[in-house]
Amino acid sequence: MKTKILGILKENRNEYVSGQDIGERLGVTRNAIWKAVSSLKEMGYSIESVTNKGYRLTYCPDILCSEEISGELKTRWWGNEILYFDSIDSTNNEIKRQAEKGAREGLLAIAEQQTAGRGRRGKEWSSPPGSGIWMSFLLRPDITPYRASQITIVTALAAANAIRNVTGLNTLIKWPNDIVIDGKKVTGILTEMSTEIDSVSYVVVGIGINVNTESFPPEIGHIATSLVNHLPENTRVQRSGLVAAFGSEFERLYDKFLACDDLSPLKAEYEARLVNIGREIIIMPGEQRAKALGINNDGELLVEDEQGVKAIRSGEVSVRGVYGYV
Ligand code: BTX
Repeated sequence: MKTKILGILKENRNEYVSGQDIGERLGVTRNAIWKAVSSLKEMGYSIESVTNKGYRLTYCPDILCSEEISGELKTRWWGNEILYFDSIDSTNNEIKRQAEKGAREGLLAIAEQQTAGRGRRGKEWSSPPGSGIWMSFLLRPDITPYRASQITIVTALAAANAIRNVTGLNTLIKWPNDIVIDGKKVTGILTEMSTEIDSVSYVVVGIGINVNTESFPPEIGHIATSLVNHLPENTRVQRSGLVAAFGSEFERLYDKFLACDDLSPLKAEYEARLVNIGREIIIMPGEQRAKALGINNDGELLVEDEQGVKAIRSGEVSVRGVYGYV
């Protein structure tokens, strides 16, 4: 009910909507509307109520509750159900728990804070409250485990595009899945899956976006950045709008990915965002130098050294720039 009323008020942002109109559209009493509006106000929304005119939404707080996100979403299935937590261990863990209980594809878990946010290979992901988007969602694709690992590439492109669409910032991708702005990491992606021998039971995609973070712990200060650091002073990013933009972009790209046997429909768009392209990189482990050329249709990085051109896989190696992180 709250979500639906918020949706109507947002459609008519800054204009009055009468209680009667809302009541007729939703088939509820004026008293029920009044109660829902009071509860929205307690959550931080500014809603004016004027006799004979109705209700007018004048301010939305930057919160990530399910009502706020649902009101922004324009997706078909992504985020069809949303679980919101003030604090949780890790949203990837939560989606795994839900997947094991049979949850539907599209389920989204989002938290204001993670106490055990994870990166790849057991690394920590800093996820303080009030500053970022820490979210994970569930996929149940009918594809092989090898292909499922390519979902990371789809997600990176969706995140880079969504951030660019919402903020206008020049987001680039450090292969395979870090989003960078001015050479620093603004977003990380953790894709995990549960597989049978040659099929996938489910995939959990986790994304962390530093949105309004003003300072980072010293150990990551040199590589991490957030969106506000690159926007004009006093600009805040409405996180729910960015979540919704990501959902729409992910659906669009994931449809293309599923309609084909490989990443070929997304290759050109991904490479246009690839920060490594044409650059000298160091491949780890081994500290071997090579020049990055682009990706192949499986999402592997094509690199060239004295021995010629070869493809490297993200599960086996990582790369960094010769002079630092990119
Ligand atoms: P990654 O292994 O590529 O990056 C982890 C590394 O990034 C850390 O070792 C640290 O150096 C650096 N780092 C840690 N926190 C941050 C941060 N906030 N911003 C920039 N750099 C940082 C990337 O792994 C995958 C991250 C996925 C995070 C999401 S959040 C929602 C979901 N739940 C969960 O537990 N993980 C995912």
